[in-house]
Amino acid sequence: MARVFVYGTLKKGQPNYYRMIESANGKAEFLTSACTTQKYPLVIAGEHSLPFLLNIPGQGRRIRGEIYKVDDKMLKYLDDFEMVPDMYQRTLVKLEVEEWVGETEGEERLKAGSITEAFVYSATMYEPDWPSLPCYESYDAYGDHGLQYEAKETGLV
Ligand code: PCA
Repeated sequence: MARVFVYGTLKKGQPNYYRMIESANGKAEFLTSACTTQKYPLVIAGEHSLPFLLNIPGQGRRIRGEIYKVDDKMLKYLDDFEMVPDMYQRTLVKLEVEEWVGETEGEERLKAGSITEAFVYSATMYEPDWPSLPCYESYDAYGDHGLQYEAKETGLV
């Protein structure tokens, strides 16, 4: 089992969330909301307007997202979906837990305010102007930024 912090289209209510709950892809269990302990730029970029966390700690904002416990099958599925290592890279990030999930027991118990670690998909490479794009603290594909997530064009549907 591994933990993955999702901040983009894989979050609840976002266009690719259904991939997290599709049992054919493996298992994913929501643990908690969280935010990164460090600031990072979270930008919407590229011709398909995808969300990218840029691995530039100290710049941008603390990013809010969701931590999931995933099995090996789901981790492999997500790596393929995120096109690791060509488009995204999967690295560890430090997180502050935002809410405590009452039902989870034992070592999975995450208290609000506690610091934990999970994998995150950040941009493998980026264009020179991406770090100066508007930075978000919380991604919403349907937000008022007017940049439409284009799953069809990427063939990711
Ligand atoms: N999917 C991953 C990385 C960016 C994206 O859209 C996520 O939701 O965290």
